[in-house]
Amino acid sequence: MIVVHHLNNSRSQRVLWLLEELGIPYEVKRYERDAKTMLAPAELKAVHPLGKSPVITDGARTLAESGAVIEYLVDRYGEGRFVPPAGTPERLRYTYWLHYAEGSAMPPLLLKLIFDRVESAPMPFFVKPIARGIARKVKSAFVEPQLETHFAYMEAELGKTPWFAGDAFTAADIQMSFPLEAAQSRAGLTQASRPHLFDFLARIHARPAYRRALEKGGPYDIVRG
Ligand SMILES: N[C@@H](CCC(=O)N[C@@H](CS)C(=O)NCC(=O)O)C(=O)O
Repeated sequence: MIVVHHLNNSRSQRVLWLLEELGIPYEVKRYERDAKTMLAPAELKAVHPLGKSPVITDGARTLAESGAVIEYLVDRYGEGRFVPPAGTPERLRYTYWLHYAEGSAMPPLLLKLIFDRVESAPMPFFVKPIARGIARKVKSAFVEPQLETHFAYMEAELGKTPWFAGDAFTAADIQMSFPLEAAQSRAGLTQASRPHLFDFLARIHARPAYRRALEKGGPYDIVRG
């Protein structure tokens, strides 16, 4: 039996969604973030040394890193579904987006989250203007231009085909959901600014498997609307 070690409001929501799309049995073990630090509880380190989510166990195997987990589940249980055939241009695009989500899209979104928190964190009055000034400078000089470049790129790509790897929905779309949901929730992605990305989010959120995964995983506040 596959066990998903699931942290609330986290990337592991994607794994639950993929398992629902695959229609295979699994068990969810839930973990709650610390309300103040937002970090995972220490017990997750007993499953994997990094103590991050997602982690799955499948019999004797333990696997972390969402892209690797998605690739493993599709290879082992997909029976050819949710992955373009090997050797096609779509397969290369699939591999690209599967890696791009965590390797390229998430770092500036994480920096945005961190520097937004620095800007609004309580601190002694004499430090506040300096800390806020640094946070604003990092965001305006680096983070926001980076986000703009990534959003424009993704928007243009989804203007060419309905899904990231081509005409068919694949597991790369599942992997890409988290950065786009994070962009909507914390980086100002709107229908007016990025209509194709916004439409992608509406289409994935309407999938029955996505809705079932939300029920299995519990609160997932990153999704708007
Ligand atoms: N690149 C990793 C990132 C894993 C990660 O940072 N997960 C977050 C949840 S979204 C986490 O566990 N955060 C809690 C913590 O770091 O304690 C992946 O895609 O699996």
